[in-house]
Amino acid sequence: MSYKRILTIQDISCFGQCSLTVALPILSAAGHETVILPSAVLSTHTAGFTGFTCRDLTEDIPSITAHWKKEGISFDAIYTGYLGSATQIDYVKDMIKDFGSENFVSIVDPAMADNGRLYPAFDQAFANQMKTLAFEADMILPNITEACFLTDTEYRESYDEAYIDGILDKLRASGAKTIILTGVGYTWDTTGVVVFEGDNKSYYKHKRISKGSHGTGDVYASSFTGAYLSGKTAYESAVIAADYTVRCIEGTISDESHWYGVKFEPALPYYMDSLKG
Ligand code: PXL
Repeated sequence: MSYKRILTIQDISCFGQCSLTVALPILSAAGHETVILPSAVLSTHTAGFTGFTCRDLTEDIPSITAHWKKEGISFDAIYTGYLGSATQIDYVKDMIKDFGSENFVSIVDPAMADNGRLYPAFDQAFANQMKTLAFEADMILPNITEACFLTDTEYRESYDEAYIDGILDKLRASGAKTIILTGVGYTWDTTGVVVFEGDNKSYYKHKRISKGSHGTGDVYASSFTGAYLSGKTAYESAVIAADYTVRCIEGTISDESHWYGVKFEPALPYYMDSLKG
């Protein structure tokens, strides 16, 4: 198995099983060296909690990256999630130019929206800035809401394949390269992921668990990144991440008190096994 050095840039939500507290263990379980750059520190995530604290770390980033440059540090991949400010998006674009080693890959989860709405901390200006990063990245992993914000498309609760193809066409016309579009389901009991790579579109359909779960986008993007950097294809990685995420939801769903995230840790051995195949 290949051992890669991945820089992941997203927030630390101290409580809530999302972003860095999910990405770091999953990428480590995939067998990679994982370097972190926290975009912000929050007491909890913002989806369902009120009164959370947030320290934006935008100002700290230039001195951290300047030190890394002096040390000659480089990365095989940069994987971004929830970012703290529009300025950080520009910093990430600089890092993608400055820190890549040979065969470098940039993977952007434009974590900013779900269920038709932007997360509380973001506005349209942030979404517009996110377009510039998403269209430069090698791979993007938006959900349908995020893809709508990236393409100025009206969000629909129910849709058909033509609607999804329209979004994919707009993403590609704007410069998106490999697209992993998550949460795409054409029947009430299924969901799935569309993988658009080169000129090939594939679809992996799987079971939909009706209850929405927080943090699953981060579990998905992190396990996708771990698999892809382990040498799996984009489609194989999309399948591995989908199956693992479903396992995590299944392991959580009966526990009403665990509404804020998914119990991704007990399913890590399953994820590690799926990387061996
Ligand atoms: O899971 C995405 C996410 C990450 N970080 C923070 C969030 C959310 C989703 O709401 O609030 C702080």
